[in-house]
Amino acid sequence: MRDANPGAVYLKDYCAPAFLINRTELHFDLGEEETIVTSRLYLLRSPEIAGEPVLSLQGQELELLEVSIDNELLPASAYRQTEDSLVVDGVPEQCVLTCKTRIRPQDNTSLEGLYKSHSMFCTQCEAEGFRKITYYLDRPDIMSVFTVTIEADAKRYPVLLSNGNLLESKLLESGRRQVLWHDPFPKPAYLFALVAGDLEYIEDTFETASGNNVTLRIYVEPKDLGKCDHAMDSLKRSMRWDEETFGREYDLELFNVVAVDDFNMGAMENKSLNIFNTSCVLCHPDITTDQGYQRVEAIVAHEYFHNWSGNRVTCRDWFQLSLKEGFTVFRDAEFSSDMGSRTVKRIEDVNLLRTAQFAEDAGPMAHPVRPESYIEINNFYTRTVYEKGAEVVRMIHTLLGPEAFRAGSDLYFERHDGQAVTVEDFVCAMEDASGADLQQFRRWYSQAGTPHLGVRDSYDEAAQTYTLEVSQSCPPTPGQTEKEPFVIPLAMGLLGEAGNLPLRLQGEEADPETADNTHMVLIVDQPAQQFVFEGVAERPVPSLLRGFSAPVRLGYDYSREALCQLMSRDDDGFVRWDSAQALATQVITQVQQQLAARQTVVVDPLLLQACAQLLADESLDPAMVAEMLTLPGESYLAELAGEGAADVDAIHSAHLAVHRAMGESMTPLLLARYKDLAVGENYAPRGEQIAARALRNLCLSYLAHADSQHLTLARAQLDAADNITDRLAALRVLAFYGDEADWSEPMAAFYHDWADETLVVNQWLAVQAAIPDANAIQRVRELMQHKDFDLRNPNKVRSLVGTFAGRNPVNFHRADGQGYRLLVDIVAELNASNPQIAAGLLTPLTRWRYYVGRADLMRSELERLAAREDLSPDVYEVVTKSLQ
Ligand code: B3K
Ligand code: ZN
Repeated sequence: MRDANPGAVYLKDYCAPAFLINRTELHFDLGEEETIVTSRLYLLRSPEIAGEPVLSLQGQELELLEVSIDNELLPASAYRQTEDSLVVDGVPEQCVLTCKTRIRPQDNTSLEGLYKSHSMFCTQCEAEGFRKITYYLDRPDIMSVFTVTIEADAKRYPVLLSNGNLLESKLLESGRRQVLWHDPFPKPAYLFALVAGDLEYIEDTFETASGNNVTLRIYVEPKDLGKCDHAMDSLKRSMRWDEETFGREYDLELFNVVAVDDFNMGAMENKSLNIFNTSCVLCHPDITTDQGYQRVEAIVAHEYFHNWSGNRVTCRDWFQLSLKEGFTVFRDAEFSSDMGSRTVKRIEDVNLLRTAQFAEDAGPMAHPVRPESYIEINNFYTRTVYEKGAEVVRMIHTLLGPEAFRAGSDLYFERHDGQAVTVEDFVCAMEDASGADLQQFRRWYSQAGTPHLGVRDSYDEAAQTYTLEVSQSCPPTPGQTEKEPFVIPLAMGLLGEAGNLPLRLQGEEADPETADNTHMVLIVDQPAQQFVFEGVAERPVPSLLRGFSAPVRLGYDYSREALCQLMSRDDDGFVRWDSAQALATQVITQVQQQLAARQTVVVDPLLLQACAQLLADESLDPAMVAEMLTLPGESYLAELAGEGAADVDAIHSAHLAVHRAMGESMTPLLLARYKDLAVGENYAPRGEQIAARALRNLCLSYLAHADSQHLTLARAQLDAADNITDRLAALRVLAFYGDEADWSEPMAAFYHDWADETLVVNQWLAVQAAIPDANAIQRVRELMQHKDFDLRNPNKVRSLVGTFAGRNPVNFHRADGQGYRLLVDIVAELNASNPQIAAGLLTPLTRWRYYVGRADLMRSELERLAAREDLSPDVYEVVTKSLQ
């Protein structure tokens, strides 16, 4: 085994920078063969550092042409170059350092730094991409005012963009154009952006609360001009919402969004020049599903919200990443909740958290929300930093209440505007504004792992008291064997025969003023605690962890009858859903045992009846019913099974059996609802329509699984649909519940119809990658040869390979190891061209310790990768940590 931590960076080693860069002037000469970047850095020795500091600038894959200080060319003896730095001795206290470098964006396949996507130049600098553009102090605590000139062929690149305001644009005699951009707000280099291309835009305006007019533009390839309205609308709603909810206004006169096809992630919040993956900005009923519309709205909002939580106040170092990401995910989730159904949004988020983040917390890459070390920072844009980080902010919101939380957020922005700060600064602002003591609460930032909350109860009929005994523990994670108790807000209620009961804790006065005394937040902050409720007239069913008030695993031994009661009658929508999931999980696990014992499969009628009741109730929100009738996913069930206990084939068979039984037992009702939920009007991505389609398509899948004669409904839906949501749902039903003969022709026809729409072709690839038939591996290998597949395009890789590894468990985990081999072959290839994407694809393989009968196969594939000498730091880190 090689050194597990070569080149690791540690939080404890943080040192303030020796130099500051007050101003940064960049000149770009963009060309087809080469691009010349000239930078002028206005350096100032930091007053905080004693002695004569050495200037060490970061740079990667740069060809240095010349360096000068205050316009005096430096001889080669005055500086040293290493593979990733430029070191200059004897730099005066204050000076201008000029560097001229040559780069080749057209050959940059890592999609970090300056690169080309089709014919367009664009950038991605977070986290450490700026060093691929020029030598710089590429760290977020260096905040500088940027002035940028760009020069390029005027015909090929009529649009030349950077951050801030456009000050000048002129045609040069050579047929080239030169533009000058200036951003008045100091920013770290990771927020720098440049775009050059033949683009068109849609434009709108927004008047801020203070009366400033902002021009909003979305730039796309001309063919996509008709697909920008939803993003523009989402942007305007985000701007208004942030004013109203957080008191945050936009601060420049221009806000640009650019859509790019080749992009490593969803989008990037560069100051006033957000760059978006086309898949996260373009919308049209023919290319975007209902979920896609909601995703675009959320991502547009997320990137816009970063203007304050991330840009105006940024991170001191990358260990603080959750300072901006956790907070901004919390903000975008609140925004989405206000735009649509709060409960449904919460259910979606918790589903993701419990499936992906809990698995991360229980695996070899587990790390605290504020990690303590990393080899490659790109590996730490994780579910833990983002989603668990947002949960931590949500808990602060719950503990402080909305008004004090808002006061804390106001204080944070006011106190730290223009600064690069830490998670500690955020928590301090929350404490200072509210008077709360969050000392123990801070452990959520420093301790990894998902806490387990054990709850037991007892009822004393004579005394009319009800007691909850709550205990907490947290499993060990890499580098952290012992954990101290967390502060866990446990939102709860008690359900009685006639509804939720009034709550009064022993020793506390009943408050007649409290309008809602059926809901309470208990603070669990010790290893074991007792809560005694008085005046409880009947034995209640506890409604626990309402709204998922803390990111913990709840352990309470519910009977199926109790779950049914909560499911149908509790006040809290989240608990209703969660109880349905818990009931379904119990039933699936039981079927798994029946199958293992070769017994006849009996699906508990309690589940079937409860589901039928929900489906029949037309007064309920169909979106909520759809969530409640969706069985827990196979990967969530594997995650619940625990280390060494997930039997992927057994889970799959049991899941199928229960799914089919639900379809069979509810057929007439499913048919009736399938009919009455048909949307009569033209497609619109509006709440009621989205809800109706979600439930209707779920009915279709149950029907087709129960009886293949219902595949005709899917065929008819595919032909009649006026939107891709219904088309893809129908196609998926044909492919999942029919034979190849049922789907091969419609699949080909679908491609034929939509071959010109890249984003539709990507979804077509994803549907096929997820089909659980025996032919999947061969199909994926063949699709990799398809003319529309391209290993250099991250969207295509995620659609085909990511979907296969993440959403086709029976095939990824084939007993002959072919699934693992396929993934590792692809990772090995991508390791050289795009290490970030390569490392990301490995996630499902890192869970090897979970799988019964597969662990050895999975580990040996990881070892095959580990044996390679050419591993990028990204892949190296994931592979070695997974094998430890
Ligand atoms: N801040 C970017 C993510 C950058 C990822 C770099 N590997 C997008 C976002 O979270 O808003
Ligand atoms: Zn973000």
